[in-house]
Amino acid sequence: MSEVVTVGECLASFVAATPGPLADAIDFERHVAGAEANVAVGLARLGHSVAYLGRVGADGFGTAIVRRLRGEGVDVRHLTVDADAPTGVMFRERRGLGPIDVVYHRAGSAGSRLSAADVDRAADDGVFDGARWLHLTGITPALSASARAAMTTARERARASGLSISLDVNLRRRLWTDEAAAPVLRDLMQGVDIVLGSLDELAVLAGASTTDPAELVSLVGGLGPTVVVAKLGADGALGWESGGSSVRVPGIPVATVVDPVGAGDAFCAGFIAGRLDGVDLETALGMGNACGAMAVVAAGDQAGLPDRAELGRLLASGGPDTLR
Ligand code: KDG
Repeated sequence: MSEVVTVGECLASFVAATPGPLADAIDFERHVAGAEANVAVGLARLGHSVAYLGRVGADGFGTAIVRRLRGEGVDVRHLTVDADAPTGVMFRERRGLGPIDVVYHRAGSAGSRLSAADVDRAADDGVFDGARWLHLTGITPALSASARAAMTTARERARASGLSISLDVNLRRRLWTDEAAAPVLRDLMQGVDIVLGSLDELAVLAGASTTDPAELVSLVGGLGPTVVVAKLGADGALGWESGGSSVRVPGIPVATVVDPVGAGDAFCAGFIAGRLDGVDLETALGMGNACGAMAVVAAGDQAGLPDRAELGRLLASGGPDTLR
C-alpha cells in the first residue's frame, strides 16, 4: 500500500550537455523525466511511499525508467511494459534563462497508450486502498483520448476512496494549444482539491487576462478547489485556501541556475510532502520552494531532488551559502 498515487508518462530525456540553443547542442546526457515521475521520486526521497501508474515500451529506455523509479523506492507494479509501442523520448536544450526548447517523440508512445482500463485494473488491485493522495498533471490528458480517460478514471476512483487530489496545470504548448487545453483541464479539475500552476497557467484555467497572483488564485479558487497555489519561480509561491486568506512565501535565492526544468515538480513534491505531514499552508509552500530551489542547481529533472535530511538542512540554514 502506498500513501500517494501518481499517473502519467515517463520519458527518456536527452538534455544538452552544455547551455545554449538546441540547434547547437551536440552532446546530450540521458536522464529520466516526466512530471508525475519527478513528483513520485521527490516524494519517495522525502520518505513518502508512492505508486506510479503508466506504460513504457519493451525497450532499453523503458527498462531504464523502471529501474530508476524502482531504485528510488517508487512502487512500479502498475507501470506496464507495452510490447507494441516505444518508450517516449524527448530532447531539450539547457538554459538558465528564458523558455527552454524541447522536441518530443511521444506521439503513439507506450505512455500515450495509457487507458482507463489500466487505471481500473490498478484500482481493482487495491492501489487506492488506504492511499491518501492522488497527484495528476495537465500533461497526460494532452497525450491521447485514452490517456485523458485514464485521468478522469483515476480522479473518480481516488475520490471514491477518499484521497486528496492535486492537479498541476503544467501546460505543454508543444502538445496542445491553450484553447484546446482550457476546457479539458477545467473539466479535469472538477473534484480536485488542490490546483497548482504558474501565473500564465492559472490565467488559462480561469479564462482571465490578469497577471495579478492574488486575483488569479482566487479566480481559480472560485472554480471549486479548496487550495490554489501560484508557483512564482524564483519569487516563491502564493497559496490560497478556501475560507482563509492568501499567504505568500518568498523563494530561496539561488546563485547559479544549472537547469530549471523540473523545479515545478520538485515544488509539488515538497508541498505535497508538507500537506501529508500535516503542516499548514505556509510551511508547505516553504517546503515546496526549498525543493524547487534544490532542483535547479543540478542537471536533469530528478538529480537535485532532496532527501529529508538535505531539505531540513536547507530550511534550517535559509540558504546554500554556509559550510556544514
Ligand atoms: O516538468 C518537467 C517535465 O516537463 C519534463 O520532465 C517532461 O513531463 C515532461 C513533459 O511532458 O514535458
